[in-house]
Amino acid sequence: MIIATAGHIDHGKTLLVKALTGVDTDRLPEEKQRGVSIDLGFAYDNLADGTRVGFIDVPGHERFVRNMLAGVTGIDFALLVVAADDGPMPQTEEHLAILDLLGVKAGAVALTKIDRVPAERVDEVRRQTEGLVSATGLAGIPVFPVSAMTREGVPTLREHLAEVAAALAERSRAGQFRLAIDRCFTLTGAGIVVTGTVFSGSVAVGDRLTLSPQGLPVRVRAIHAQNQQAQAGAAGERCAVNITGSGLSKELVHRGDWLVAPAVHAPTRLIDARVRLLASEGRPLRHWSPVHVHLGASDITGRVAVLEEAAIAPGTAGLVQLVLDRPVNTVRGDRLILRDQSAQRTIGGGAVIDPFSPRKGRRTQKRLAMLRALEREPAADRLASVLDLSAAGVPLSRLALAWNLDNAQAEALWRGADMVRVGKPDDPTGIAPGYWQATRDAVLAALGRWHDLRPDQPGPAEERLRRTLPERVTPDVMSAVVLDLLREKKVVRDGAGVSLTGHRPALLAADAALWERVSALLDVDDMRPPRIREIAEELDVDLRTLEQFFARVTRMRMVHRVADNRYYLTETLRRLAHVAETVARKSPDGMFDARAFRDASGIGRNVAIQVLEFFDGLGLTRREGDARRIHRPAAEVFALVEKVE
Ligand SMILES: Nc1nc2c(ncn2[C@@H]2O[C@H](COP(=O)(O)OP(=O)(O)OP(=O)(O)O)[C@@H](O)[C@H]2O)c(=O)[nH]1
Ligand SMILES: [Mg+2]
Repeated sequence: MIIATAGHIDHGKTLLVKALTGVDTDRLPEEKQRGVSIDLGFAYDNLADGTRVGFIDVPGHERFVRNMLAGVTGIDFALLVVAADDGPMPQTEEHLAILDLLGVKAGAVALTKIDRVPAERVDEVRRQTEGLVSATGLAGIPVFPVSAMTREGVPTLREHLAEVAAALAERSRAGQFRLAIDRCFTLTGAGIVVTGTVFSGSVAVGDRLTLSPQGLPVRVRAIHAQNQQAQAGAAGERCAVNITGSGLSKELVHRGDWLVAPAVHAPTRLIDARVRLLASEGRPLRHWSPVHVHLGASDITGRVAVLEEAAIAPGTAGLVQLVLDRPVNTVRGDRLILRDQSAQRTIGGGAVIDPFSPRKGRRTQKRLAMLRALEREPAADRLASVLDLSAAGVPLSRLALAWNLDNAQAEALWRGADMVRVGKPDDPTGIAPGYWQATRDAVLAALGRWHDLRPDQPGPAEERLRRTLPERVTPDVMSAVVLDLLREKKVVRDGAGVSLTGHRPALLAADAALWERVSALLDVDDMRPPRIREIAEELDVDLRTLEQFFARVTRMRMVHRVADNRYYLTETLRRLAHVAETVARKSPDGMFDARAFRDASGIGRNVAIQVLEFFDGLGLTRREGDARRIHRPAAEVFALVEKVE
């Protein structure tokens, strides 16, 4: 469990942590000298029965809220410190608002310095504090009057924390490993160490991780979890991770960076979120306001694009797109805090809905509907809503990344969903059954239209057909739909394209007349049809025109191009195949050469060789050295040729 303090400057946070753990977390010389905490302090303690608790002591000074924010991110429990003499002060309220916006639900109030005031004052401050807290997610948390000087009340508070720690269900280790880096230093002998709160997943010595957003691959050499040497660390713990990597140096790593599993390294600068503007804000949050965005331990400047209305009124929440000046590592559900442009005031905060916003169309009704779908809980309902809005299907790997699902979580979610899963196993697309059916229908309809427009041609290549569809269909979904239709024999492959089953390219009228005359010339008893030039002369047709005609009828498989200048009817080829089979059968080893085939067919040496090479291409014969044998029976080969016809 990780506990962070919160509260106004000088209210006794650091002294209370010391009273609880024995550790003085103010270690900077400047902190000692001024008696003011500047940066985060860390202490660890075994409160009871070995439950190890990490304390993060935050500074209360208004100038150091930035550091406070880096400390309270990802914690389990907040210890709100209010001095009984001062009572609630500005940073009491600001820190409380921050805890509320971060969604911290567990905590306690420590009323400190009770040795300095009469009992009535303690009661008064208790009432004031309870009033403030009651308006937040921490409403109803217990209040402990203490004095860190006399130690009065400290044992009671300590007992309470021990009970909470023992009762706190161990944080789920699901999700990919993500640690929000708050410090980086070098240790002699060990090298670079980064520390921070583990947001999700777990890490073990030897793991390969990525420093994000830099994208630097690193390896884990050693781990301290909650300040103790360990083989592994997990969500809900503070970890110090000793990392190595080529090109890695201390100067490259800063507070706000992340140490993550390589699978969730996906820096982004456009984030959709729902943010609430604090009721204390004097003015609405207008479109394109410059802000500081605190996410994890980072502080990044950017702009707020307000998506629904012109502005978000104080005390209300709305959908926004955050346009960041620098990339950040984030996933759905990450909490964030907004501070004003000059970083003096906390103005609001909320949670990430989509870490990968589109560049265009961020305010369209369609996009807003998608954002509302992406907000839904639990994940199964959310997925169903997203599928419902995604006619083109949902890239599931991207979703797993955005939602920080590990493989087991993702698989369980996909399996439980009512969707058709298509595409490569490592990059699947999910599509709702209704859209799947609609896409199948659209493909069949488009193919029908294609045939209607080009009755003389075979069907288009899959990719070409995809582009004619009225709605966007991704190549993966298209391939899957075509495969499905092929399986059901609704379409057939036709050379490089697909056609509706039963589609027979019809000759255009002009071609049909020419075909009459050409086929008469090709249909020869001696199995040696004239060359194309001879046909052109014979019929008195322009050679180029005839060549184009042959290209068309070849596509329709009415003739076969055996050589550049010679075309055959299927029937003639079938007879020649029969000759080849007879020659092979007569040969003792089944092998025959071109000469034997020429003699048996009587078509002459050159044409015999051209025909044999064409047969090789069909798979009817196979050449071995100077001879050939029958590779597949002619009946089988021609059955296939006909099927496509
Ligand atoms: N009498 C009395 N003095 C206290 C008590 N707790 C803290 N103090 C004193 O109050 C002053 C501030 O205490 P810190 O613990 O440094 O306060 P802090 O909240 O950590 O202050 P920042 O970190 O700067 O926000 C110190 O001089 C403490 O000795 C207490 O319970 N009783
Ligand atoms: Mg302090």
